[in-house]
Amino acid sequence: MTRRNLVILTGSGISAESGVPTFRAADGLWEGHRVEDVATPQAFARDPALVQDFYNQRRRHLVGVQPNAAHHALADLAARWEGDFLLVTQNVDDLHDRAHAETPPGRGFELIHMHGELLKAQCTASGRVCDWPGDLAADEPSPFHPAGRLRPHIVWFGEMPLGMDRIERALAACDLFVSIGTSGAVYPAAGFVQQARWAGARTVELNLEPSLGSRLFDETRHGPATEVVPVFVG
Ligand code: BV8
Repeated sequence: MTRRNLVILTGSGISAESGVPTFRAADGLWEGHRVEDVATPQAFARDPALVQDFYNQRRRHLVGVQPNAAHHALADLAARWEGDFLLVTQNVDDLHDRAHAETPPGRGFELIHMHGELLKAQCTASGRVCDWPGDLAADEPSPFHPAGRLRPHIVWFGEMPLGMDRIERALAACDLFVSIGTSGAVYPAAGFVQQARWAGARTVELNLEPSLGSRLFDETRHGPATEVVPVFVG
């Protein structure tokens, strides 16, 4: 590929073949819980034990899974990409981070977890973030502030996603936008393809099946990420 500014957006579909459940599939995460019950600030205020346990369970599951060929293909691409490379993930797992760590050092690898990270916790009083100290209790005390507690470092519905300034700048300057493994159901991520089109970028969707935004892409390739991503990356 020639020198171009690349923005890649991933969703839970890229981690599905690693054994991480997606959100809206029949057996997805939300099936076990209503979103309102576990992924909103109101839910945390109402029932912190339920919310902490929902995330404690997902963290424990993460220990047993590995990055797959799609994660590694993106890490390899970043190592040899000539232009700007920004990987934005909606996923809160650390599979992109681990794939990058397993890749020989190369050029820049910029990764933004726009919906937070399972393996981090956040102080409710100061907002400071730390590595996950182990399962969080309902009233887990914060090490940063006497009046604070530790909550998951997760962007819940109704909260501002992380890294938006950087993401918006990258979309305004990108030549190629690739969306992988996302249903296009959640904003603002679902609006990124339109922003890339306004910047004149070529837009590609790699997904198991058509997403809600498929019609906005110049090219769509359907199939499992571990097959379509390595082929696309080349
Ligand atoms: C905000 C953390 C403003 C939790 C998550 C505009 C219009 C309508 C609504 C809104 C709007 N703007 C804002 C909203 C409200 C809301 C929203 O979008 N609601 C939707 C449901 C209608 N958005 C928000 O609240 C966002 N905040 O806008 O704040 C603001 C402004 C100022 C000040 C303060 C606030 C915050 C959204 C973040 C919510 N948190 N995650 C957690 O993880 O526990 S979202 C959650 O959904 C995950 O992060 C997930 O990644 C994300 C998207 O889901 P997908 O990843 O796409 O997963 P899904 O199952 O849906 O799809 C999987 C896809 O993969 C499928 O297409 C499938 O076919 C495919 N697939 C499956 N297997 C494979 C595969 N593909 C390839 N290979 C395979 N093997």
